[in-house]
Amino acid sequence: MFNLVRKSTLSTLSKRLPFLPKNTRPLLKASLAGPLAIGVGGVLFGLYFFDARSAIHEYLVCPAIRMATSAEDGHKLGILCLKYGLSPRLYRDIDDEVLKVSVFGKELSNPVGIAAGLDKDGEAMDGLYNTGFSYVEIGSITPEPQPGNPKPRFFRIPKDESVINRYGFNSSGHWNVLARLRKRFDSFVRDYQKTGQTPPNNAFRPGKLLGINLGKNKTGDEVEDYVKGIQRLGPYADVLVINVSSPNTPGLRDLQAGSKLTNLLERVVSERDKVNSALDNKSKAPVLVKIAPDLTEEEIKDIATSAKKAHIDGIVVSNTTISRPTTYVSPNDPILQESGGLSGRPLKPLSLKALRYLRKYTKDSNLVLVGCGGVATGKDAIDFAKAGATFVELYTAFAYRGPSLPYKIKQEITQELKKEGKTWMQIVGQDDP
Ligand SMILES: Cc1cc2nc3c(=O)[nH]c(=O)nc-3n(C[C@H](O)[C@H](O)[C@H](O)COP(=O)(O)O)c2cc1C
Ligand SMILES: *[C@@H]1O[C@H](CO)[C@@H](O)[C@H](O)[C@H]1NC(C)=O
Ligand SMILES: *[C@@H]1O[C@H](CO)[C@@H](O)[C@H](O)[C@H]1NC(C)=O
Ligand SMILES: *[C@@H]1O[C@H](CO)[C@@H](O)[C@H](O)[C@H]1NC(C)=O
Ligand SMILES: *[C@@H]1O[C@H](CO)[C@@H](O)[C@H](O)[C@H]1NC(C)=O
Ligand SMILES: CC(=O)N[C@H]1CO[C@H](CO)[C@@H](O)[C@@H]1O
Repeated sequence: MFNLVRKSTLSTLSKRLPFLPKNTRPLLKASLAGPLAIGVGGVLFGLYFFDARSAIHEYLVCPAIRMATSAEDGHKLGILCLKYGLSPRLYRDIDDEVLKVSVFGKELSNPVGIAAGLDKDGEAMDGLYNTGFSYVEIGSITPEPQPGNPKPRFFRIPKDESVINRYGFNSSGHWNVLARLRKRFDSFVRDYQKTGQTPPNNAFRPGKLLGINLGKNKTGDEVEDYVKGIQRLGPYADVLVINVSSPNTPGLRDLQAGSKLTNLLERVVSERDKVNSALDNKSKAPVLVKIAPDLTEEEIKDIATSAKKAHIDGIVVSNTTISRPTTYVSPNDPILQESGGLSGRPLKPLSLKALRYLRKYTKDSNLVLVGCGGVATGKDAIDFAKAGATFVELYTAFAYRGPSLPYKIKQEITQELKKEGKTWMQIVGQDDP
């Protein structure tokens, strides 16, 4: 078809230029054929390039970016593309009915989200939704701007599809992100007012939700920093996530133990109860905590107890690990000596194990569990669901495989669910004894 178009265009063109000597027509044909072919080819390539379904990103673009950039520059480049709409998107993205998730009294059209840390400053939310994620978690955002740790602080281990990071919560701070959120909010609300409809959520897209992950300043107060986050950013969030699992922020890990955590969570919930959504001036955002995978069963039990006592709404399992799992293809890679949190493929067994413990101690509650850690395929997502996760989030696999990944994972989940004759919601917690 491509050739037909090219030929007929050329012959029309040479017919329309009858004043040219006959013998120059083949010449014209020859000289136009190349550029035209390149032009049409370029358009088709462009369409393909900007379609998030295409494999080109996974097999060509992402490896090329990896070759050409340091890990952190690659991350920055990705954000820039997503921010300025230079990233591929899913056109006519309609999620299969079997993927629907009911959660927090709302609905997600699919169970695949992007985890915190990719879009720390809330610059690329819309680009991320466009690649097919139903849930985008921005942050972590600290009250005051802070630069994080000195560079280098982000390292790739490509053979394992894994990374190590010690960003140490670099953040542009609440006020910066708040300004961006308000601007986006106002512009979407104006659009909705024109149509006479009410916005369904803070993502401003049906079947999608916006999460905001709150951090604390390196020298900030453990409780007050989160409280400020809830007060300032809470009105613009569908979900609030308190990150209490950083191996890099001194003192944060202690928080996970015992009554200190209960006190923090109770305070967080009481502040949340005072903050109304900017969408309707009355609804409240559910609040989740995010935990490390490096916890003993005993510690996980304590967290479950605190979570239930304080009536938080859910738990994200998990953040990166400070351990160095021995599943490595390259156990002697010097990169493994770098300090920081490890994520990607080798993290999955640890996160899944932590999720199973947590499920054991929260089954008797309506705490929502969110699976995160090494999710790269539909099967991974399904493993987390069966272990009790209502939906999943991922980061590292997206960094390696690029914007075609959400579509691919959704396809894989849909196929598997249809094979099993179940919906996503029917498999959540299916492995429970
Ligand atoms: C570079 C990088 C930065 C991250 N920054 C944050 C962060 O700011 N806040 C947070 O809660 N989690 C952060 N995470 C953790 C991820 O949200 C996620 O929990 C973890 O990477 C495990 O998922 P994955 O294996 O799919 O990457 C970060 C992860 C990476 C790789
Ligand atoms: C934090 O680091 C990431 C990666 O370099 C970058 O995209 C982001 O803009 C940084 N944020 C701040 C506030 O420094
Ligand atoms: C999660 O891991 C990241 C990356 O190592 C780290 O910056 C952050 O502090 C961790 N947070 C938790 C809650 O462990
Ligand atoms: C939260 O987790 C992310 C990812 O591991 C990490 O970068 C960040 O430092 C963590 N923040 C806190 C407050 O734990
Ligand atoms: C919420 O309150 C603000 C300030 O009073 C007002 O401008 C806005 O229109 C209200 N929004 C809704 C949906 O009621
Ligand atoms: C309020 C607060 O603790 N702010 C601190 C946040 O982190 C930066 C950099 O570490 C400090 O300079 C601020 O004082």
